[in-house]
Amino acid sequence: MTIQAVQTRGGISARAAVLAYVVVCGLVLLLMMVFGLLMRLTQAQWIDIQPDLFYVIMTMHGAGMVGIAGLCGATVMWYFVRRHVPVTTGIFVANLVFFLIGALLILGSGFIGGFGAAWTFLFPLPAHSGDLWSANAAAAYMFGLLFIGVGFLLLHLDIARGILSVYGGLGAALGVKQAFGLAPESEGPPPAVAASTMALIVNILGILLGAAVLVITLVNLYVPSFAFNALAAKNMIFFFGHVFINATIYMAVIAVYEILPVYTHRAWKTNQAFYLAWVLSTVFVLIVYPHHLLMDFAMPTWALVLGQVVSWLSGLPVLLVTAFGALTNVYRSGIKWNTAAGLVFVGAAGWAIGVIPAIADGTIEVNSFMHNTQWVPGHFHTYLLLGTIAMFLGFLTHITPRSNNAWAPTGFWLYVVGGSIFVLAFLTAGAASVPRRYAVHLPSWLPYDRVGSIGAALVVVGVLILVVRFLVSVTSAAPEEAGA
Ligand code: HEM
Ligand SMILES: [Cu+2]
Repeated sequence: MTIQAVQTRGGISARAAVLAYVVVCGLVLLLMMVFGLLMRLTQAQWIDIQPDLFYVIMTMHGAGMVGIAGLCGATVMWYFVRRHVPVTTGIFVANLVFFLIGALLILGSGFIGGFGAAWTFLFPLPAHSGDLWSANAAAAYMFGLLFIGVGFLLLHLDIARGILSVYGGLGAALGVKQAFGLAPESEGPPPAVAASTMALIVNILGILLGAAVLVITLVNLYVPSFAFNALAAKNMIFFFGHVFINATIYMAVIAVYEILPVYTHRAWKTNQAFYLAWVLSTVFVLIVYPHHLLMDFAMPTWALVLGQVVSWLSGLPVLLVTAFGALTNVYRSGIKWNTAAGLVFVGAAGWAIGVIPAIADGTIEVNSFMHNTQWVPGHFHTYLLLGTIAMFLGFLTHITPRSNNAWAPTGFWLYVVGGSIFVLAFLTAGAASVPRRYAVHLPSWLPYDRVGSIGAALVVVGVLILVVRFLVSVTSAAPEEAGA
């Protein structure tokens, strides 16, 4: 299916809205990747950026990437779920507007206001800047996140409304009966519906807790006597952050289910294991977040044990059915590989591979050593850069067949080879105990940083090629094809 499908189903505005999303995603991704490259080059001591600016860039890169990964996932989810349930284009557009307002507030908080407390805005750090930023700058950041959260809340609620009108309940849309063998597999919801249901359940809960802690932080900024339990705040922040970033994968993975079959000419088979995986992951994603607090001795032990044990299980169900499903879908299908199919396949693989070091880090014994090392950016860049974002870039290439041209394989290989070098540099540095979030690195760490910088530069060029090809094909295509 190509972009025309959107046109025939919902008129010009839905198609234009999807294209607007993809354009914003492509451009913001590029900008944030350049920020990442600047950080890496600074750590490599190939360029000179002062630490205060480094931490502003790190905050912008973290918040910007998490937000744009969410938008990438939302694009994929909306494009495919609306084939099955009624959704409102106006709400979809509203989410984009909220996102852009939020992004401007966040960029302003950093580059004008100097806000650099990291995307996790850990309470009460935003109020303790050591004069590096004002309360207003921190507030702009909090409002920016709130805007983005409100947009996503509206989008998920609208999709929930559409899903309920067709399936009658969230359980039915998730395939709960199929999961437990109580209804025939053939009557289960399509993968896009099950995934969208999971994403909306977890993200609505995450956003509500995130909004609560943002408001608390905002009040604390102006009324310092309004104190809040820092450990409770940390729990809320990491519940929100963990759920939101995980939901980006669960939305983007729809691209694997929908796009791979187009090129293998085989439907994606859903079965009991598929539905069970989605049901289990819905629960696991919500309860596993304490793996972000394994170093917090004040946490109740049971919560940390839960975090560790569920970490071993959490990503696995959906991951396994997706990786296995992708392999069986491709195996002996006679698929003619192209960039779109390759990227979604790499996305499934990148996710699967990245989860392995993540599970290691979710183990308390390992976490005591690895927690604040570059092992952590090593594992999450693997499943976000080579997972979520690869899936999105596959989607971007797929919906504009003209962009799937002679240049696309170059972009693909730069992305995959550069990305692998980049994440391996983080992981090996982490294994050698190089700390994360350090603006200034010791001479003995520089080799990792330099190899990582080269990998990162290749990624940026690869994405540049894919995004520019997309923009050119959208603007130059015949009206009945992809243009406006
Ligand atoms: C060309 C691609 C990218 C480059 C060069 C890059 C580079 C970096 C660097 C150098 C750091 C700081 C590492 C440290 O702690 O020492 C970082 C952190 C981070 N990156 Fe990326 N990155 C890229 C892509 C992405 C993507 C695609 C995502 C998510 C979708 C992402 C999300 C993050 C997050 C959440 C952090 C943590 C910030 C913090 O510690 O507060 N990055 N990245
Ligand atoms: Cu987590």
